[in-house]
Amino acid sequence: MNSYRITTLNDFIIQKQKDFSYASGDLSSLLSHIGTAAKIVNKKMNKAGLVDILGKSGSVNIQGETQQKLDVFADKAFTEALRACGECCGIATEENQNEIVFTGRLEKKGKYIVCMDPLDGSSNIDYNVSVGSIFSIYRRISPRGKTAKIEDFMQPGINQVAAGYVIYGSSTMMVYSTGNGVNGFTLDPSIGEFCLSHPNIKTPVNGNIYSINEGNYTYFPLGIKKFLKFCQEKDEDNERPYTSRYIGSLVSDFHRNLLIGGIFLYPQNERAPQGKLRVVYECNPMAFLAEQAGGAASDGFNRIMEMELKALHQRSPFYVGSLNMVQKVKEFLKAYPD
Ligand code: AHM
Ligand code: MG
Repeated sequence: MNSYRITTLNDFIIQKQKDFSYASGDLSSLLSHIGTAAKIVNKKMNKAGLVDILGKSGSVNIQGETQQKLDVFADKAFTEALRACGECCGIATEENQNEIVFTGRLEKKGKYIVCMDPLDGSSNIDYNVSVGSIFSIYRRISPRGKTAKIEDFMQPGINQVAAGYVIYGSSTMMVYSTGNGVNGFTLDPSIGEFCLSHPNIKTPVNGNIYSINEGNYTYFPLGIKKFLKFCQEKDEDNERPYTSRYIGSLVSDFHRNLLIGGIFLYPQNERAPQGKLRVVYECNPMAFLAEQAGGAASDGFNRIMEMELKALHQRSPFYVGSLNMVQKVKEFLKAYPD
């Protein structure tokens, strides 16, 4: 590859700006700020083991500074980057009970709101397992110049104008969509830039990976138990049994399945009767990306992105990935009602 012909995230964002009919550069600037915050979080993440900040919120480091858990750090890094960019009038995150509305004169003029899980898979952080940040961008409903309202954050997923994630893995990547396909960028640490590495990602219509926490098997709906048996049985075409892969970090499980085909399942269970994953900042952005890549996302019966929201931290059963695999899960849930 000609190393002089890289496309950085910022180059790409500017090139694609013309794709938006109402392009004024505001969304481009917002995405660029998310990319910058992701680099700050990535840097902290890389050093986490060295400076012993894993999971020790409130403790004091060697310089006498109060240390933050990485998820608190990530929350602050993204919130402050979005506050500073001036295009965003508020943010809702997994770390905060209520939405945060920005009250500065410039910020109140921002067209967009952002919903985020700043550090998803946080139970894995202490063990050096890949984690991620998830984001979802909406155009505000409330008038510009006023402070944002809760309705701005409670829009159905189909209203998303962009969504994406950052995966802090063996390399760090940012994957996002503005509704014209999905593109992935890998962070080149030597130049500190996200570089286009996975243009126009399409997910296979059929996959052979299923990702689920089978430890909860006993609590699963009957349709899911039957689907799991289907995945594990041999078929005449030698397509099954499928392979089971589960990291326990949504971004990582989703990313792998997006690239090679598969399904991620998080059903409701007795311990989590509404499912575990949150619609606003986990399910909706992943659903947007899956659909943009040719896949699907469902709560088992209906499209995730059409779900009506009643609460900011609302949970839902979540089935996302290859189109035909999600369809199969829906068929099993319909055929075997509890
Ligand atoms: P978190 O937002 O508290 O980190 O929880 C979400 C995570 C997802 O990344 C992952 O898919 C899921 O929880 C794993 O849950 P479990 O440990 O029950 O399998
Ligand atoms: Mg999460």
